[in-house]
Amino acid sequence: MSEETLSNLLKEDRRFEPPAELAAHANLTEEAYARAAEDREGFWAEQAERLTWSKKWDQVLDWSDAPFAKWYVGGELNAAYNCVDRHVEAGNGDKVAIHWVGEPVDDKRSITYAELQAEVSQAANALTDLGVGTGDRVAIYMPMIPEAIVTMLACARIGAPHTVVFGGFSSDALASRVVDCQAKVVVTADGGYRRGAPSALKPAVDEARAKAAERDGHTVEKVLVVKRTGQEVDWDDSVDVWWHDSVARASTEHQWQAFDSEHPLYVMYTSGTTGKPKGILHTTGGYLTGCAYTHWAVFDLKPETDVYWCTADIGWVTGHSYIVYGPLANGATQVLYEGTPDSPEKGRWWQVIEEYGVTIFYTAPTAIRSFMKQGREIPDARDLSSLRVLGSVGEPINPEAYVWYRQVIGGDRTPVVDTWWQTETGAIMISPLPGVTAGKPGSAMIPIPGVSADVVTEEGESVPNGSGGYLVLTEPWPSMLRGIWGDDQRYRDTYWSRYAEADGGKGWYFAGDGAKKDTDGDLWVLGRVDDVMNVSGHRLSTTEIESALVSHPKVAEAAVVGAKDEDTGQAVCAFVILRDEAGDGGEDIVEELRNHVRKEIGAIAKPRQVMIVPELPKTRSGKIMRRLLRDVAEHREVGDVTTLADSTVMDLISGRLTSGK
Ligand code: 6R9
Repeated sequence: MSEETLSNLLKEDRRFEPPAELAAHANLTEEAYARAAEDREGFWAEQAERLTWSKKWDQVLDWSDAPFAKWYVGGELNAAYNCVDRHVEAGNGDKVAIHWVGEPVDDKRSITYAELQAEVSQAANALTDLGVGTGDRVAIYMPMIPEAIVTMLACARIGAPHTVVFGGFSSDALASRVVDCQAKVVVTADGGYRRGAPSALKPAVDEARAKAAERDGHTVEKVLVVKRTGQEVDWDDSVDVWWHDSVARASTEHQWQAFDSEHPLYVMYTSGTTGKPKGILHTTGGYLTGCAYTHWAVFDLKPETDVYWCTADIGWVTGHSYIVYGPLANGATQVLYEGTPDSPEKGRWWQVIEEYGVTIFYTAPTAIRSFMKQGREIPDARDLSSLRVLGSVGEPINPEAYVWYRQVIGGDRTPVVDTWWQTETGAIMISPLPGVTAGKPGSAMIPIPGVSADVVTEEGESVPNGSGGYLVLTEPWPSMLRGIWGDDQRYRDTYWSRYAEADGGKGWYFAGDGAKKDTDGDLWVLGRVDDVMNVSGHRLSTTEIESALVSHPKVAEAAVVGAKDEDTGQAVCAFVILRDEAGDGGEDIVEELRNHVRKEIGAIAKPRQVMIVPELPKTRSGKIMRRLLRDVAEHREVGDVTTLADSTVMDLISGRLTSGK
């Protein structure tokens, strides 16, 4: 973000007070901030009481081995029991847990908590029969169908950590994740519906399984397949098992077992600054506490009356915390939608809100911006008056989008909660509270009660109001990551080495985001300060895409930058030097390379632009100066080139681009 945009942003002076009615009955009130500040651990102990524990903890937090935290030490619980069975036991078995809406119109199904309990039990029995034991990893590669949630909960029920891989990822990405966490079983579907057509998943699993075996000698023992679209699939009887032959026939009775509070719940892979994705590890008691508390507090959830809808995919952390674990732990009723927002028509989401009377809606700025572009006539054609709280997540929300969201979707009534958090934080950290905060368009405001954050200089000094710096979390929190799967050192290096001396040597958590405090001390998260891009709210690493490009036989070198994009926030722009023997690469070289990245990583990583260049701008120490490439990609005057080893390189690049070669 340029300095100019930044200072414009900080001049934003519109304020939206909480609606009186909401404030009067808000779940969390102003006092919570003081209460949490006074006795942090006591506050978090109270939040853990939202869950049902089989054995109570002896100690709230053990931080003696920082940065490796233990929360609710000695406590035992089962996450699936907390998300499902206990609601049935409390007499809410007939309550709808999930209103599932398939992409094809009229393909829908509402599932009660009692039905969910039966299905999760069946899946737990079936997974056990397939040889999955406590501690074994299960990879999930599925469309947005109820079976995906059922599988996650079944894994939690038997203590088998899951790793959900986004269905849009390629077989290579799936294979590397399966290998990294040594998944024993993969659960998938023949396909899912996207943009009005069935899109296959099973072939990618077959390929990933073969790659894992050939390249890394890792055997996926079983593949459990849901029949969703009915499309043709290759079948290997020794490995593949149909869901309808196993899960659907299994007993609906399953005795859950309590696990230690620190038992691994799941691993979620996310992009870091190197080519290799990091497996972020979350454990049970603290994570579930964080999800349940924040989902209740930030969305002001009233489980008896609200209908909640989060549009994320379960392949991302938002789907884990705010579709599966938070809402279900709270016994909420929610909508789960399979497809794309514009299928079969542009107003599909608004039709769903109208049909189910959705009251709380949580989506991403990139989606809001695309709706803004389509015009307000589309949402205006629907009755959206049921909405009472709107949420945003994934990237900074620009004030225009915030105001449009509030006015057009929220009828100028609903607070907008701009929630900042990360895969690593597990749950929302910085956000307005809908019944307390006077919202400012574009600001995530202040840490929620129980969370401590600051904006600091390189040296670790807290910046004064009106200044910017790095965002840090200064105290541990229950839903924090417990590490990177199989790589403790990378965990320390990535998050804790930068401010290792802070807090008496316990360190602060470095989030990788830049932020600014405005003159009121409210926080504005500005985006990544490392080589991570944010495209449509999805994290992508520049290095990961660069390595995909150089794996192409015609490519000698590649540099990738995230350039500002009106629709997707940032877009992937690649600068590529071809190998001499590739000549000019041929007419279709640009398309060839874009598709190559798509094949290697997935469609979200496909560059918007590939520019073939003769040289890349490098410093004397050989570091690519991405800042200059960003200037080119964003059509700006190229900035200061004095630190380049060869300052004529930028002329070469710009010259080549304007001559269209
Ligand atoms: C939940 C999620 C995390 C990164 C994070 C930041 C960006 C997320 C934001 C936001 C500004 C917000 N981010 N929410 N930036 N305002 N409200 O998105 O997790 O995929 O791990 O991405 O996304 O840059 O560091 P994840």
